[in-house]
Amino acid sequence: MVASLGATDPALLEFAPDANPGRVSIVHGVTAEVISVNAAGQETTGVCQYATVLDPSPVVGDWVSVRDGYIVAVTPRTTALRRPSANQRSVQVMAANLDIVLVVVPIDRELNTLMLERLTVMAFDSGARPIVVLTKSDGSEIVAAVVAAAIAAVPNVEIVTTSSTSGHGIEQLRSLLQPGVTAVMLGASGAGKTSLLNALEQRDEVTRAVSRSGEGRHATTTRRLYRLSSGGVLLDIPGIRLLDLMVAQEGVDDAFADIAALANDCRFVDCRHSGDGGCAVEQAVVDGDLPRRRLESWRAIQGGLANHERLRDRERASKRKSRRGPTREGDDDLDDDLDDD
Ligand SMILES: Nc1nc2c(ncn2[C@@H]2O[C@H](COP(=O)(O)OP(=O)(O)OP(=O)(O)O)[C@@H](O)[C@H]2O)c(=O)[nH]1
Ligand SMILES: [Mg+2]
Ligand SMILES: [Zn+2]
Repeated sequence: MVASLGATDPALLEFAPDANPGRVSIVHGVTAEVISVNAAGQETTGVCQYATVLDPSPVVGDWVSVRDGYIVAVTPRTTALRRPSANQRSVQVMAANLDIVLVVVPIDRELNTLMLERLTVMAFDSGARPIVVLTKSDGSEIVAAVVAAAIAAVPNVEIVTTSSTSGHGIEQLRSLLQPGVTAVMLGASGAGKTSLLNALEQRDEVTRAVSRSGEGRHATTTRRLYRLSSGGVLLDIPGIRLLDLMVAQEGVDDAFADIAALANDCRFVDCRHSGDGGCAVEQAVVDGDLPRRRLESWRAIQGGLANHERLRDRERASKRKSRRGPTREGDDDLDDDLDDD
């Protein structure tokens, strides 16, 4: 049964005839490790080649049809976590078919609000439900202040605080990762993602100390799917950088629901809240009803959004040009993740 692989509603998933349903646990270039289920309901894990050019190209979390050890089809995705590829010329899917995106941000000397907001927008953009996980709560005297800052930054998102060393919050996290739930951990390198996995499962996956600058080297280098004893599925992926943020308008509106609501009263429907006449958002800042920093964050993210629109236009254009050729959005896994400084 594909339910054991994290299918929320197996009846809704489509698989090719005369093929076994499976789920991608790791992608290695042009092969993928797949956990598949045969007609007798037995699970097998194996490395599969692609029978043909697959569109979309498989990523971790994809549902696939396996025939004679080859992937013959990829099931249409319900949700997808996306970012621009390293060359900025296309959109790359990092993980597919997620129910929850855990936005993992460490409790440092202070909250990295910009990071939290941008990751949350990216999480909303995936179509899955974001949940903020504030890690490393042990030994910090500023937990309450950081939680308050996080609530102010992403007011409509559930927040969990955890410590992988003391175990605080791990049970709460586990209760979110029940059968039928697939979650991915999204956060900077060194945020403590793999440590959460280890704490949840008493595993011993590689973690690494963070440098003084906070820009830790990647400890995790591959996107990988884990099945949890709580019944859920958890995807651990390498840390992403602020630079990688990409968003869609719906994601912004969800993360900035306060600004979206105020914008209904702007004189112009396409108001940029930046010197346009009759702007209700700027008025709210003047009146002290909206923190100025909120509007500044929104503007910063709009800048990224414009960039994203250019990307999509370029992607569409290049797709038209290469109708005959394959699209390879998911197969540059490692190089792309490890282009860190
Ligand atoms: N004190 C404390 N340290 C933690 C906690 N969680 C993680 N760390 C430390 O933070 C560092 C980074 O942790 P990782 O789990 O490797 O971080 P990551 O997000 O998986 O990093 P990448 O794989 O590079 O993306 C390690 O030195 C961990 O020991 C925690 O709850 N408390
Ligand atoms: Mg890691
Ligand atoms: Zn406005």
